[in-house]
Amino acid sequence: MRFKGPAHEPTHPLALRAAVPAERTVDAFVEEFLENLNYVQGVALPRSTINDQYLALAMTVRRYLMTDWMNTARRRRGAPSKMVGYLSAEYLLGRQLGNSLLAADLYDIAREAMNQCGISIDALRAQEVEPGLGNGGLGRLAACFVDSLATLDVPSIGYGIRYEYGMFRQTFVDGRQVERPDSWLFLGSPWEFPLPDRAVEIHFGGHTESTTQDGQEITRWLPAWNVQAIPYQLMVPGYRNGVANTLRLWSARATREFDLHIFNSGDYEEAVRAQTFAENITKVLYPEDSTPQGKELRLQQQYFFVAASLKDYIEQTLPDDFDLHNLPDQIIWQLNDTHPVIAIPELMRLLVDEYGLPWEEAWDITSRCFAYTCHTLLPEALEVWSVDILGRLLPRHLEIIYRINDEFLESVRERFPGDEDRVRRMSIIQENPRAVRMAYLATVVGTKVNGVAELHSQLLRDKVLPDFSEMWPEKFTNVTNGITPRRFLRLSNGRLSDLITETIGEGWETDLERLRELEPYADDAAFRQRFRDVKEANKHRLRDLLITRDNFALPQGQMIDVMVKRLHEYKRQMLKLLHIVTLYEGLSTGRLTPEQVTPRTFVFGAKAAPGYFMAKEIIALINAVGKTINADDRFNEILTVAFPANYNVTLAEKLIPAADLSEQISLAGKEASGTGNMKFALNGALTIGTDDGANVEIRQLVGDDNFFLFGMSEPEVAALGEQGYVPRSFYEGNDDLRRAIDLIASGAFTDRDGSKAWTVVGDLLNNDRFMVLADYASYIEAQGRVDAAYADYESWTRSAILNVARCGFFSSDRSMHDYMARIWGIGQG
Ligand code: 26W
Repeated sequence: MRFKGPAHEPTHPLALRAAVPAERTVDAFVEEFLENLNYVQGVALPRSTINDQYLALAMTVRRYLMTDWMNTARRRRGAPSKMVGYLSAEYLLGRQLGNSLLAADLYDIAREAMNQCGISIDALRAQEVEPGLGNGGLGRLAACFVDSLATLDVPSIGYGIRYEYGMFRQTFVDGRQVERPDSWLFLGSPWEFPLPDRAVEIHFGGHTESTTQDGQEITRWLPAWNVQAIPYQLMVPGYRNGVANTLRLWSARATREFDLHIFNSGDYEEAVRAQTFAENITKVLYPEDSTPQGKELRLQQQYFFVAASLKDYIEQTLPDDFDLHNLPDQIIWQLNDTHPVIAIPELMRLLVDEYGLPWEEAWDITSRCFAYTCHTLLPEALEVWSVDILGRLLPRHLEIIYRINDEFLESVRERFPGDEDRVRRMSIIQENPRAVRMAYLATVVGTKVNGVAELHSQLLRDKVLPDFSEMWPEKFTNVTNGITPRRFLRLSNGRLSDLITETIGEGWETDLERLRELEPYADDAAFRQRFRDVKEANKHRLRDLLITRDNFALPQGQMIDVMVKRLHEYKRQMLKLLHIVTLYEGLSTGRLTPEQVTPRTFVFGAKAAPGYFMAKEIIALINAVGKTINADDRFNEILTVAFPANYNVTLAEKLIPAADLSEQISLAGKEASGTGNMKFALNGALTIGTDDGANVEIRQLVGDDNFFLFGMSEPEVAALGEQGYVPRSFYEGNDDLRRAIDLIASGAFTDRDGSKAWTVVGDLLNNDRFMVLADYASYIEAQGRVDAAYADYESWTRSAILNVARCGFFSSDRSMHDYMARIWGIGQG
């Protein structure tokens, strides 16, 4: 029951005070800024540090956005309509200041206001530490999606975890990755609003007790311990539409303060144990992005945030007298991969145990409240939770999952009588080891299951969940990923944005298909020159950054060939490295003359999961090859390798606009979609890629002539796998490949000690699970086409312009429209 007092009367004369927008003038902005600096930060301008100034500016922008936030909430309360609850364990938000200034259309006012205070707004933007609350693709996609939901004014709320330490900071020591904690909160985080008085209690462990009351079986969960979930709210501003949605991130805190008695008995450590134990739950993000470790703390994190979110929504957002039978008309919960799937048995528990609904009614509600997005194709990335861990941590939920599975398998037996093998295959509970298959649970209960690119969604139907798509073909759909053009074009590539606006006018930021109007300009030599000038200027900006950030001098006049993404063998950074070594070997032996090689700078950006041994070996080898080549002044004009450490959203915003070539070279059938591929194409880089993930749709839209396709298709990969793949035969069958591998194996890049490279080389020759050697020849041939195309700079620029013009489809706004139409059943405003 929410507290009500005279202050809460909507008619109270001061109720609408906050709805009064702040004055949008430089003077008013300066005034507001100094208010925050002097009275919130508590320092006078002359004595203020850059961090003081940054925090004060952030609070000033917050002030302007607050009006939108409150108006949006009031408008939504006034006209309740079906909303989206986006449940994601990760949000890779990136820096907030620039994006908020852009969304509120305050950039020019703020820049002038800061100038008047003798402050550079760019210096303040550089002060912000990005909230790295995600690993990679999945987390960044969630951030793009909430940006689009606000820009499309879709009633929605994002729920997640406020990790105290986000994605680790990567440094290189002798070329090897070293992880450091990401203390992103240390200098303050002005974009979040803590709401300790809206804390909810979350329970764990213990056991269940069942009794029968008037013939009805009643089960009670008697948990052993609990923690507090504290919500921290962040505004998600729409793009210049007066809308701001909410992102609610949960932080764990001990229910009981430290124990004074134990403390007074002198056992200080024991006195605070409960506290540290509780706070551990949201202490740090798990840095794995493909191989779950199955750690209990990870399940604690998952249950903690979904239980807090469901409870918060039902108790705080729904009207007190709300009939829970209508829940599916009020909200659809989108499950961002399997990580939040424990929300399903949690809703069943709330409805049956807490609200006393009969199982059947609870099932009817729950089975209309969720939808599941799968983001992977790697079997090892599909989470399974052992019944031991699940039974120990969440005994009631395991019971509920068992019952859901029993009833499900009954329906399978009815549908496929006598096919016990199918029953075993489809069971949510796998045997040996006994564990719960979270993807199966999500598929059985979810209203819809979608992949994130056409090819991916087809492979989900045909290879990952074939039995389920046979049973429920209508349940399976596709929504190809997208990216927000606000951050990844308007904000990070101002020069190109200005050229676009000058050419086709305003408005494309929220209607990206309008970029099509650029097509005719591909044939306009003057426009092409301007387009090239933009790319050159972006390269210059990158050069300045890498000097200060990484003390790395990026040479002029070389093609910028970029591969930035998590380090994973299926993404095949090793194929890129073999190309580089092939060129170096050829030049070193004179087999290739400098004239034959297009001068290139190869830029890598990649973090490896700390426990992923081979990925860390590959990073070390890339740095070793880079060091050798960069130190070889015979070819400095031709070959350069850059591997700036700590690739994150902020570095991506500077790298992507400067790129000429985008490397999307995963083994066909392994990359669910990719979103970096979309960002590069939208910023005028050409793609060299396989027919994998969303590359297929990028190629279809930009045209074969404007895309460098190579490699096996997914069916060819499957066929080669079937017939038995012998990587060594490709090594023996290709001289360039053999020479490149032999050069690495000789220790030429690792202090003449071949053993240092053997882990990687040995695996390539004996395993090569992702068929790097099989696709080598086709890749090198394609790189030859890249060289030829790059030599004809006018046609290269023409292709680059057509890539930009034809990538409107890859806006996350379009993805949201697809979710609304195909999955959420929400009108498209
Ligand atoms: C350790 C458990 C785990 C497993 C999978 C953590 C995180 C994951 C993510 C699903 C991995 C991920 O980020 N997948 C990427 O999702 C992007 C957004 O849909 C896709 O574009 C990428 O292709 C996919 O690899």
